[in-house]
Amino acid sequence: METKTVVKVGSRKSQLALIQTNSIINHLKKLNPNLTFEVISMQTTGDKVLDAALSKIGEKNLFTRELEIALEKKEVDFVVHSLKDLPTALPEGLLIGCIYKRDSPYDAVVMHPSNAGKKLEELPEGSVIGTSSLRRAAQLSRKFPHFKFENIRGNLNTRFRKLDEDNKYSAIILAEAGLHRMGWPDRISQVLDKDTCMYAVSQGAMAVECRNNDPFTLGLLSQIHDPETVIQCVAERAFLKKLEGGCSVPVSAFCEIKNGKLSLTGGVFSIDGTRGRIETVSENLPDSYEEKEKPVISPNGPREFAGIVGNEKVSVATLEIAQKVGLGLAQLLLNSEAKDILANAKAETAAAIIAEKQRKEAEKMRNGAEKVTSNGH
Ligand code: DPM
Repeated sequence: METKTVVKVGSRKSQLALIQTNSIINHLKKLNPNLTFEVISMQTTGDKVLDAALSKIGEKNLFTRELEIALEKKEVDFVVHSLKDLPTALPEGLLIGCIYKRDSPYDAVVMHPSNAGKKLEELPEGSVIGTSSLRRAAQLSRKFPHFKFENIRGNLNTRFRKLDEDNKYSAIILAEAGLHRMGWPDRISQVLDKDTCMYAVSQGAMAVECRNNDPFTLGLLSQIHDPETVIQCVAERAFLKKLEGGCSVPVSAFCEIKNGKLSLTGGVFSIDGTRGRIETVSENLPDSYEEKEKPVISPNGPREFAGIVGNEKVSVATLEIAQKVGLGLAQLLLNSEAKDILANAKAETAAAIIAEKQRKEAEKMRNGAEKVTSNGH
């Protein structure tokens, strides 16, 4: 096995991405003081396309593609992601080598300064709430049908600026984990519980992607693989994969491990939130999560579940149970009216993607025409 003294780490350039990358590097440095880590940062398509909602761009690996190409070319050894931004199917040859212990998976409300200290319940009818997540808008429309939900895009810094300066939004909804990582916990006025807004699959968890044929990096990452987080994220991602969800439809989750039992709740909603279906599936987990057998590593790399590695920390047998819970929950929903709700939501987003493309084309034509005119003068 190749040993290294310098490990190259790919990251997006946004402040949140760099904070997350450095936090994973710091955990690894403490355990491996002899290693040096070099960060190579780059822009991704998701960072460049700031004017459209994620769900309207119609691509799955918006925030990850450029980084994955760098991994494939061996320009970097691993890449740190928010797991919720990673598609449920990874490119051939790549693998989630570890998931760090999950932070809060819940969503939080950030108020416009003029509403500081208030709760959503106290905002007047017609208030504009900023979110570009279909999942948040659908669920919150059920509880707060008297609000307007409008898109807000850009990285977290941009969104804060838009909230504070545009005087358009009464509040915005963001992941609590991201707010803590950015050092803005004092802007949180309310954390949304599961009865108000279930979270996105894998929200709050950081994952590290690497090549499946790189035992040095896989060994390094296994040191910070968190078994309970991994079990939950395998169940949630298996659920989403079977529903073919992603950013394009309002699918939400709530997962817990209590008294040796794994329980996953999943929700599927119409875009406007008027229809919805929620189900729960549970299974007992083994007493020990550890792999007792020496894992068999095939030429295709170690066993994976929805892209997540099974290793000595959390066994294949344990992850098979987690996967069964996720798949079982998806099947239960697909046997109900959720199947129709999901199909309609997908059709609606597909139509929105086409409309967005046409809007962009028209804009390009207009700009082109303006150029011709100004050149002619
Ligand atoms: C994805 C969604 C969002 C991000 C969709 C969803 C939020 C949507 C938006 C897939 N990725 O959650 O329904 O407002 O554009 C994202 C954030 C984090 C990871 C920021 C956030 C940080 C927290 C974490 C954007 N991805 O959701 O406020 O580790 O989960």
